[in-house]
Amino acid sequence: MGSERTLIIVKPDAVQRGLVAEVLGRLERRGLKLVALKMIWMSEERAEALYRVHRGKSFFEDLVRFITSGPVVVGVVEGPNAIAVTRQTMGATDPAKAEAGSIRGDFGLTIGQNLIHGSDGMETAAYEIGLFFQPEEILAYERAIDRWVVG
Ligand code: 3AN
Repeated sequence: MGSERTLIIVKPDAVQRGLVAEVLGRLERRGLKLVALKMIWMSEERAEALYRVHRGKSFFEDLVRFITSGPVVVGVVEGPNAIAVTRQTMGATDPAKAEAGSIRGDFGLTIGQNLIHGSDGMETAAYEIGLFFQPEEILAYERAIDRWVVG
């Protein structure tokens, strides 16, 4: 079972609403391992790099304005199929279409304020992790509980 890493961002709406622990807790309870975590206020340059695939789209400027509108929590989580598992735990991009039980399905209403970002593939994850973390900020450690979570 290949272990993957993915970047997560607890977006400004979730920080303002006091949902940081709720969002991170859901990923932790799923069994994913936090291997890096910090709170930052993202620069416009970093936001544009994060959302480079959306450059030129109608919502690009709103996206950059929103993600830089307040502090966010960025982290790296690790585990088997971490990318897909994180995205499933997040729910669909549009909270109106996200399943109940997912983060967006339980706490979101609109696509513009959808609480959490998670990388959408292996290459994106490597790029996005590199945008926010130096290699030495990502911690390699064992959890005793992994025997009961990962097998
Ligand atoms: P996800 O965050 O689920 O990976 P992406 O990467 O397609 O979704 O989109 C990045 C962000 O851009 C989304 N979190 C959402 O806030 C915003 N976004 C995507 N599509 C639209 C849209 N059609 N209108 C407004 N905002 C959008």
